[in-house]
Amino acid sequence: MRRISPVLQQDGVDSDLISLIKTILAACREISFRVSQGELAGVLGSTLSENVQGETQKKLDVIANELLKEVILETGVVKAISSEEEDDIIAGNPRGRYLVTFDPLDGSSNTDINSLIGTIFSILPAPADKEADDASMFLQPGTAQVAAGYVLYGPSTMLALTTGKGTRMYTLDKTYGGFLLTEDKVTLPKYTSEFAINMSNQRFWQTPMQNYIQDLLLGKEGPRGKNYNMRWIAAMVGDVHRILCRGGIFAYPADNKDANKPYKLRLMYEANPMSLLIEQAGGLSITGTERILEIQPDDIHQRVAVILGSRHEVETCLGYHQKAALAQQ
Ligand code: AFP
Repeated sequence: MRRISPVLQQDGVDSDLISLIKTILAACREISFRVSQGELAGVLGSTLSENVQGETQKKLDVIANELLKEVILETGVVKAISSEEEDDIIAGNPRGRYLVTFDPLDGSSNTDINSLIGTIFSILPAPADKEADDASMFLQPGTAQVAAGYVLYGPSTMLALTTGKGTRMYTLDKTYGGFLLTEDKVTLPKYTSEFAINMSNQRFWQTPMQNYIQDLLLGKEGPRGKNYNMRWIAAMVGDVHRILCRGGIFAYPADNKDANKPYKLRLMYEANPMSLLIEQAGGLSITGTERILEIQPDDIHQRVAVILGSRHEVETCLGYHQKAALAQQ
């Protein structure tokens, strides 16, 4: 089985980017170890603080964030980093060629139940003409990402990675200590009969999403003419991993539960890297009205509606949104 460096070299990825990716993975190996130690390492449970998103921080959120920050800034090739757990960006080397954004521990509410969690990261080119503490550097659409990936801490620790030449999967070999290529060309099936959505929010969704999910629930007797199954891991990293493995559609749509927070997922830390992985595997990722990767961000912590997965199913969902928009004209 092949190691990461030769695979990336073969794709023409430059040596600075390869060493940056390997550094992120070194931190993830350490996080993986701490996660697997669980209560023995005293890493479970919450801290007393909240992050910039107003969410209670788990101890593992903080540990993962500190580990990633430290090693990434040490590489010298990074101009600044932006973390879901930090209010502001952190400046690195003013001459660094890359920007890194990350969600250090996605699905952290799963830590205490020994369920799936992961680290999501995205790498952008750093504009040469801006200061290292200028947050506007990060406001680039997802299409600008030079690499995106996640490390899933599950029964085995797995990496999904893209540098724009398809999506590959690697598995951490704990005896050797590195990630080995286990799926060279991840390809999403175009069709699916599996969906992932938090159904408890149903009454808060907008009409197109209500109608779309209603038709899935009607199964064989409804307009879709087949039965659908549902899965919800409560960690986007777990749901996206399943979709990369066997197809499906994942949605965290807009809702009106809290007027100040119509969307849940973050564009820079979750939606953009996951959208690139999904599209590089042949899938599609939209908000309901637009392609996520083309959104021009206006804030590093902004949130978006996310609908991603098997191409035909996402296109069908898009059709419900387009129909509703036409009816409103
Ligand atoms: P955390 O990273 O704060 O744990 O949030 C995870 C997440 O943003 C995403 O990974 C899940 O898909 C979603 O929240 C789950 O949300 P519900 O609370 O609605 O299940």
